[in-house]
Amino acid sequence: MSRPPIFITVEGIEGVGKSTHMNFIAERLQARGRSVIQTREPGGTALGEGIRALLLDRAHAGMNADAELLLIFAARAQHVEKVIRPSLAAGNDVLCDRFTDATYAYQGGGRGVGLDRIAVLESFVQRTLRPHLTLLLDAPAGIACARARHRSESDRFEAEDLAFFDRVRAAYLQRSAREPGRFRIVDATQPLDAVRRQIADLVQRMIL
Ligand code: Z5A
Repeated sequence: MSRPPIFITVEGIEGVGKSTHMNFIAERLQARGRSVIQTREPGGTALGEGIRALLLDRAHAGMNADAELLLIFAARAQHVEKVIRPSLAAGNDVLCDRFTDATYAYQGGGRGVGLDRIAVLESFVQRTLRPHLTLLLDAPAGIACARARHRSESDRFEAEDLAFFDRVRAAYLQRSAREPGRFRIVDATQPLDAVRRQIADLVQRMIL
């Protein structure tokens, strides 16, 4: 009998290769006969993409950390109710590029927002919805950020210094240590082909 729909998230600091590997993960799932909805945060709905533009815009460099947190959860509320829950209910797997672990890592670890406040919003917006499985692509900030910064102008998050991304990475690793049943860590320092092989192996095992 095939497994019920799974909610899979892909996490990590900027430049670890999340966007690069999203299609590949979806293809691996589809090859196993799964129907997959791909989405991302912040974003995934018209409202969410509008909020994303505000969050990334360097014109808002002085954004208050609580305002940032609330915008992220406003986008998430729309995304959960309009895309994630209905897709799962219709029998699809949902593959999401970042979700609430990113909030614990960036707003909690990076900005120093209290984790208890994030937990309150998580319960309010998501009720019992949590990812079943999270692939954490992990690499030191020096390596990952150097990859990402080959690109054009940086956004409001990418403008942060390496110490910020060190804190974000540490927060991700702490979360994964607390929930080893949900997280799978991928060594993203490896060349692209080797990362793909790790991911293919993990996807294969998670849907057996
Ligand atoms: N954010 C938040 O603060 N709180 C939240 O709750 C949520 C999000 C949900 C936008 O997210 C910002 O939102 C994010 C945190 C914040 N900002 N930051 N930082 P995003 O996911 O859209 O942004 P991002 O993480 O900056 O995306 P990214 O820089 O594109 O990272 P990526 O998707 O992990 O990397 P990539 O584009 O796939 O790869 C980057 C480059 O590296 C590219 O040229 C690849 O070809 C190359 N690459 C990738 N893997 C390898 C390997 N293994 N070897 C060599 N080269 C590689």
